[in-house]
Amino acid sequence: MTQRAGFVALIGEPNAGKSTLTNQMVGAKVSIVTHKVQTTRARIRGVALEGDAQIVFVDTPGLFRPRRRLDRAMVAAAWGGAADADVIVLLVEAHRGVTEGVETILEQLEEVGKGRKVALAINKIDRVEAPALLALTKEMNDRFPFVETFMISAEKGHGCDDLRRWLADQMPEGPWLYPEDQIADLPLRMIAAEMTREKLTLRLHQELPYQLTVETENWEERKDGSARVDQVVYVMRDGHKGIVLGKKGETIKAVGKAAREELEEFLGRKIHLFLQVKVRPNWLEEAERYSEMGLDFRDGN
Ligand SMILES: Nc1nc2c(ncn2[C@@H]2O[C@H](COP(=O)(O)OP(=O)(O)OP(=O)(O)O)[C@@H](O)[C@H]2O)c(=O)[nH]1
Ligand SMILES: [Mg+2]
Repeated sequence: MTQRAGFVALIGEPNAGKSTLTNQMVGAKVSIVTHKVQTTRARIRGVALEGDAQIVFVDTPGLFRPRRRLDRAMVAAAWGGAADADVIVLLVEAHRGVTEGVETILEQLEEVGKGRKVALAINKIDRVEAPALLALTKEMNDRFPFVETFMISAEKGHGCDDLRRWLADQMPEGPWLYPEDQIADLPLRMIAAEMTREKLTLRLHQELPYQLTVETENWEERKDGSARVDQVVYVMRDGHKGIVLGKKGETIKAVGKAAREELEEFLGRKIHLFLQVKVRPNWLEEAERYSEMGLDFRDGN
């Protein structure tokens, strides 16, 4: 059997469903998902097998008009992922259609997509009727020469097998890039930090999720097979610290419990998770925070 292997970058506006699709393709949760925009901050690689092909899905941060250094680094990471891929899949939301954001992405794709296969995936088809889908397919294909269009529901799985099979056929011949049983390419400490950030994002309102970051500071294996994991939540203001802790520490406690349970399920073993909240007014301008996230600080210039 000839092996095939390659990279598929999933790009699109924030909230399009890129991380949901990554997890659906891999068959496990490797990238965090929330109903809020700008959840993913760096490139997350998830690995799927299809026949003789190993497909490395590169989940990317959403593409939007950046304001802060962090935003710029995120958008740069997303386009960087696209530029390195064998195939680019642009996800758009069926019920939102061709938004201004999608138009901007299409303009930039003319450059980045040159000499590369670009496919369209219309996601969240569970939210619209068929005629709307056909109109959107036509409108998008009139604007850009997509090699193929797929209609999917990343959440429910509709159309995902077809997409995976097609992507497998597009992968170049070559040896697999990861061991057969590897599903993600992200250090465990980062996966663990992401899980905690997901729980915080789900629980905290308005701008707060965008003003914090989570880092795993220490990971200690114990003789009984469990591990002690220490994480820090960096926030920008004293007031934020109070909100993250919650009344009598209730919020941070609930976040810690949810994150620990997910981490235990992911690893299949006992975890002792300890969260600490620290005020760090300037963390958005600190290079070390970016490297911890898997981002390039200089991209934020
Ligand atoms: N109804 C419906 N919702 C979906 C579908 N796919 C994803 N979602 C929801 O859309 C929201 C955003 O999903 P994500 O996977 O986090 O989106 P993303 O593109 O990774 O977002 P960013 O990381 O912020 O760029 C979540 O609430 C998902 O549950 C789908 O097929 N149908
Ligand atoms: Mg995401």
